Amino acid sequence: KLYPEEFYNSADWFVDRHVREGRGDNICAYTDKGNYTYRDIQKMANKMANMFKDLDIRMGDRIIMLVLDTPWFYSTFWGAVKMGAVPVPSSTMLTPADYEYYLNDSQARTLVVSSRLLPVVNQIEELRFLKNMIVVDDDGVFSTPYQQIYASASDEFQTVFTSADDVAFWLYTSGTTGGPKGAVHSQSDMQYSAEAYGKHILEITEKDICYSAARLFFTYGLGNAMFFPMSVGAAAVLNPDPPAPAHVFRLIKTYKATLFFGVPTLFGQMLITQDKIDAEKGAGADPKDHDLVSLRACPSAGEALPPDLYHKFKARYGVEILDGPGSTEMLHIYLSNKLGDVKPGSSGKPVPGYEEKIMDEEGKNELPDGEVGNLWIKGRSSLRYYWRKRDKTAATVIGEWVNSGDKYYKDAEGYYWPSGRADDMLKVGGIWVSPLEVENCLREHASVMECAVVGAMDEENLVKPKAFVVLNQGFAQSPELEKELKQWVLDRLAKFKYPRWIVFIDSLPKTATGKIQRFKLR
Ligand code: 3SK
Repeated sequence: KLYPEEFYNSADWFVDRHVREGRGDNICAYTDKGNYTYRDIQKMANKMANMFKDLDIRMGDRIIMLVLDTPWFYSTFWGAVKMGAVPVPSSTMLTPADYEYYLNDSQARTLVVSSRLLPVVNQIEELRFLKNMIVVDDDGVFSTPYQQIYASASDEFQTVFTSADDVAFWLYTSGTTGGPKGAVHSQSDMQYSAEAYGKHILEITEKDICYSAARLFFTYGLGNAMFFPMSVGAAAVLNPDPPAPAHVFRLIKTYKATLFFGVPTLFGQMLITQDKIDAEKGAGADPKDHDLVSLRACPSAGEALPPDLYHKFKARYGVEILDGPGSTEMLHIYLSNKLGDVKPGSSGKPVPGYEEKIMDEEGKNELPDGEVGNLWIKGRSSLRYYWRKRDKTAATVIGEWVNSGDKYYKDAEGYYWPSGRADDMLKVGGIWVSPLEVENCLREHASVMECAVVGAMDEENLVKPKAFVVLNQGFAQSPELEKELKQWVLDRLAKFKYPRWIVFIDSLPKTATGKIQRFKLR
């Protein structure tokens, strides 16, 4: 036997295993510039591993990746894992100051960066540890001297001996407040998540073609377009350009994607674009005539999916959006709606492999069904710790449980209902108000495209709900509309929940993962 019994390296499981077991010719990545089989990706990853070795990168060394969605993301990530280094995929949408923080905090000596991001990266002021900056363009050509090293590197590599519990990769999480935290993940975490969510919720098979609007550097995208398809020898569509609706329609249609992973805002934009397309086609057009016919399911995450979006999407396309929360800490989705078992507005039930409980404020007692509390999760894909953040780790990782920071309640049938972030909840007149409930109600009004509710002080210094509203096309702000929206909520929810103020704005401030930054609105 080549390796001892406890050998486990995720690159062996996600890449080498497919070649070994006869799936080497399966398409792993579809791109507008050609397709890549599992064998191609294995060879590219082997060359990267050999190049990293030549550069004196050692086991445990961090490699920051600012790489767009191309096969070079795969080869960099798996090449690093194969040789025991620790890839740290990071957002390609940040500022020079953010990158300076990531590079210095992680103490990475190597950065792999897509050439399109050079103008930003070149503005970083102080780099304390960096030695190698490997620039790669969309066609896989490296900067000097790395192209030479890569070209002469062997495409064979003996994946190094690691165990399931060795550190495999990190992901930085910014959350809605505070500085980024490097969540440290183990070798077996991706397989655990793929077997839980990929197998039981997506029911993913070798025949699936996955397209994720969330880029690979997002934790959500990493599962959607890398470790879920690669767990079964399936394919992903990779494209480095931003996922505007027209682009999304084209890619799904061209590559006959079967699973499309989106976020609520994008699903909403797709429906608006579709309305325009339908209007141009006219009344007699076939409603089945659209670009999404190949899809069998559309997972959604990032923020809770408003029920109206679920209904509208299903009515137009006949496909279900499967909403479920995930986190960088748990690696991916741990609660989810399931095909044929969707309760719109809910986050569904526990993904097999994960346990959830609703805890009181002190973290001592589990709350009964129907009571809103803090959602804790247990499952073996959870982070080990936050790098250099002992106190934040202690507040989040509690034994085998992870405190999600989200408020939830469970109904009598076992479905979980989101009630906002722990720190977003409003106490109005001594009663908890979920901003989400008010937002969902407002969104049912025809004029509202998006909205966010936060707490604001009234003249008596008491907290009351305040709504920020982005209007749909064809609606204009006016005192009459403001009055109408307040009345809309008053007619539908408990009186104390209605927004005392309505502010009309052009767009909501959001994090890179699409979460509303309520702290900015506050
Ligand atoms: O950021 C999120 O909400 C998320 C959703 C699904 C999977 C992973 C993450 C981080």
